[in-house]
Amino acid sequence: MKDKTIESIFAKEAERQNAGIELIASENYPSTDVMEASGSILTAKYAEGYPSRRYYGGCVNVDEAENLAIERAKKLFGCSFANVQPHSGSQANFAAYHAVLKPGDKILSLTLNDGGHLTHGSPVSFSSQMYSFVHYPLGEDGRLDYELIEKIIDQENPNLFLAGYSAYPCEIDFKRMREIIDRHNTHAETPCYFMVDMAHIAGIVAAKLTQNPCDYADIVTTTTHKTLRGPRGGMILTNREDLAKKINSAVFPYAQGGPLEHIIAAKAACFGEALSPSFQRYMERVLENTKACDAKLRSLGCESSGTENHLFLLNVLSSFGLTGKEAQEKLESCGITTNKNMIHGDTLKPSECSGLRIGFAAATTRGCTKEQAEEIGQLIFDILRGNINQDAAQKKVHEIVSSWKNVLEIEPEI
Ligand code: DSN
Repeated sequence: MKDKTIESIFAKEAERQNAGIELIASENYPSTDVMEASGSILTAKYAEGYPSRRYYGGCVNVDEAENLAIERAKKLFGCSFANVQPHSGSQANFAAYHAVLKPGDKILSLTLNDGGHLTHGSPVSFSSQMYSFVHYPLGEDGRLDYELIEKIIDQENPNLFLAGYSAYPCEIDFKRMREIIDRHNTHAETPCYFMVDMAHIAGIVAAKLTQNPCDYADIVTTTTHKTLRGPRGGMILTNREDLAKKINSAVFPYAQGGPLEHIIAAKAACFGEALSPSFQRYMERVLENTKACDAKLRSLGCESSGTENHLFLLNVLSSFGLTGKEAQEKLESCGITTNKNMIHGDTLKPSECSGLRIGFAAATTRGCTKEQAEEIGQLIFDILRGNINQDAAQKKVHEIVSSWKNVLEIEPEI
């Protein structure tokens, strides 16, 4: 690279990523194909509009890339429509709401402290300023309480029910949610839409290891860079032909201008990889590793949420007398990256938190085995309990990552 200042930032970040154990549940390492597409010449092309209906000439090749991404997305998630243009998950949600709601309409979403997302009604996000949010809490056991959800839907009469979460470690019964909404809609004055933001579990859905929300929801949004292991970006899916045009207009021209065609090509590469049998094996290993680490920590006496997907929440306050912030910093100083997270019933403020969110999508991409996931659980315990000093912990991290792939050489087949 000619610009040595920027190049040195890349080199330092590659070094940081290679040297550490990445356990942030929303992160992953894209393949070299996805990276090449993301950095490709398609970034030079303006293509406002949709394939064959652009506002610019010269779109023949980007049309091919976008059509490929759309077709692969439809096949991967078993749906009849895909809009692959949203620049991010937040923008996908922004457009999805607009496609089916009017400003001021009521959205019922999970209480944010229980694992919702900023765009699911946080006071600091556009969402709560444009729509009227009400929330459903998790049950006492930290799981979705479907009977309570049904009661709240009948009481609140929302225009849209939103499922899909950022920090929920259990399976979601989308089929049951559909039944609840269908029952409600038989007597509701205005019908309630069912929307799922599957950003966190998109890879698990693609691998067919959990219920597919596209089979049940009216509208599904996702990011492409979490468990799905693609480029940073968003997408909207539906099986409702009557919503297709509304979704397209809500993305462009309502929410966005020129689509990022290089990122759309990278999404096509990611979907191609996710359609291969090796992706299913990868995702099975993610779930196995997450379980193994969680089980190790619990066997050592820690309080954790347990896990049925790619993440779990460790109560570091009850387990180690540390806030989430302190635990995150202690682990980071030893080369393990996590993020502090509110846990169900948290009494601390969000900047401190009582929990850590731990996920294995990224580490598994690099080659983490089940035995290593257990070893990482033990190491997390030893660091947070103060059983091991920083130098010794860093050495252990180094031993583990030395057996893994370099993050710049990740291939779809692992
Ligand atoms: N910020 C993402 C996460 O970490 O879960 C959600 O968009």
